[in-house]
Amino acid sequence: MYSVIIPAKNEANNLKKLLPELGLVMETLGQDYEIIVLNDAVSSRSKEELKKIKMKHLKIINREKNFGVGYAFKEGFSLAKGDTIITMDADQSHDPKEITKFLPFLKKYDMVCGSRYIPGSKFEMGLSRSIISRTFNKIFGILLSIPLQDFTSGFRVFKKKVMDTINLESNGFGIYIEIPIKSHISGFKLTEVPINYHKRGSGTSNLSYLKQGPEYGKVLIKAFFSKIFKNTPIRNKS
Ligand SMILES: Nc1nc2c(ncn2[C@@H]2O[C@H](COP(=O)(O)OP(=O)(O)OP(=O)(O)O)[C@@H](O)[C@H]2O)c(=O)[nH]1
Ligand SMILES: [Mg+2]
Repeated sequence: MYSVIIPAKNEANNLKKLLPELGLVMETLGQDYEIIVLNDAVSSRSKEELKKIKMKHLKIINREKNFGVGYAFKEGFSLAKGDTIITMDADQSHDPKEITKFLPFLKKYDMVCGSRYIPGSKFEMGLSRSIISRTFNKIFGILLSIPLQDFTSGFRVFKKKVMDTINLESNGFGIYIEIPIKSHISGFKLTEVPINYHKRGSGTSNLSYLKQGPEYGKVLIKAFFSKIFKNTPIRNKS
């Protein structure tokens, strides 16, 4: 069974378009599935709009409060019933049709990460954002000797056992890098597939390198030391 987990910060306009497209793709995969949207900071108007989406297997958790994207992911993972987890952003940056590209790799790997920075990928990002993002990603790979080019992409498919094993801490954007880093350190096999990354559909960006920089730094430093001092527990269970 597949569990699709989508964190969202008041993304009704994007979800209205994304969810029906995603539903069509999930129907073709020949397995049970569920779609769980953790939609924070919702207005009452957007809550009403989302009620109009009538889809099988869809659960939208609307909250007026916002506990952060990392918190939303963790809640999604704890609710997931599937043995395969799919994560994607709500803002139409990720094309649901690309999910089928990821799945064959689960025969050999535990986690398949959508990457904007390997041959065959495409991305619509401004030059300065692209330079900053690529630099961050290069640093993560070099410091931790992890052979990934894109640690900050939210488009991933992985086995549920990975989430049952690693202990995720970040409540904010740090979660994006914490997932592949801790999975790798815990001995799971990771690979990347190229994706076509689009600009967000509507709404404004939540991206703030001033906020995300320290969050990434915290995850990175902890992981760096846990790699050096191998006795630092990174797994919940073995
Ligand atoms: N629940 C929750 N979701 C969030 C929060 N911040 C961002 N998200 C969601 O996480 C995903 C990634 O956030 P984005 O705002 O798209 O960040 P980005 O892709 O780096 O930047 P842009 O696409 O330019 O906005 C989107 O689906 C957002 O709606 C948050 O504080 N709470
Ligand atoms: Mg986005």
